[in-house]
Amino acid sequence: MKISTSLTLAAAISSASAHTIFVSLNGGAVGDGVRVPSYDGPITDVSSNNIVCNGGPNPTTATSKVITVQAGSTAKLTWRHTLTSAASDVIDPSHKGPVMAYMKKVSDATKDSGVGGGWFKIQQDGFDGTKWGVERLISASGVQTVTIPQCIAPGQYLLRGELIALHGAQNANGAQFYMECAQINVTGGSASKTPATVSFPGAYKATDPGILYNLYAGQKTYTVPGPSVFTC
Ligand SMILES: *[C@@H]1O[C@H](CO)[C@@H](O)[C@H](O)[C@H]1NC(C)=O
Ligand SMILES: [Cu+2]
Repeated sequence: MKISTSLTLAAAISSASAHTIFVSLNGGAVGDGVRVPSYDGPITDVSSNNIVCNGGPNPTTATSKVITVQAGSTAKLTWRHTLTSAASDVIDPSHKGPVMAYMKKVSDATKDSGVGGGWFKIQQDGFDGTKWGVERLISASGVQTVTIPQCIAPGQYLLRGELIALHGAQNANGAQFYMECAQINVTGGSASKTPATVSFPGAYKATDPGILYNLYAGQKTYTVPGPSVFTC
């Protein structure tokens, strides 16, 4: 009896420290310009519209704020286990996987769902053979630093921060996708280069090598899903 009670307790503690949310941008308040969900759980169906800016099982809260970001500057995406977690509680370390960021040009960042084409990747941090992007994110107290490309057009964009946890990804639909969309207004972009774009849903398949992946097989390489990173 005693053993089973402590096992149950251990399981409860470990699931309580799982999951994560991109809660704020550039040191702003939680949910100010970032569509945060009421629950920190993952999306697991890559063909669902919820893979774009979350939703479905994790309803998101609209925000009227659009955050001004200078093209060529760095943006800081803060990840936390829950909307109220401290910097010491980013995500359970079991949730190893890549960390990414995408952007999409929109006419009104407060209204656009993000569903469909127009997305380009601006950053990815996968696996270097030893450490995962998620481990580096935890070391950085949950702050993901990305450069907003200098050469894109000015205007409103959705900035989609994404993290994939691979601890169950050896099973079909076992990868856990965590993502939120920030609403930004890019100023000062030179508009000298137009990124190639992909669609969400569409850019990922459940059988992609970086999505159906055995974390425990001792592999030294990992292919981050989605397109290559756009560079100026
Ligand atoms: C975006 O920035 C431009 C240039 O400063 C400004 O004219 C425009 O009003 C801004 N839009 C929003 C939604 O902040
Ligand atoms: Cu989790």
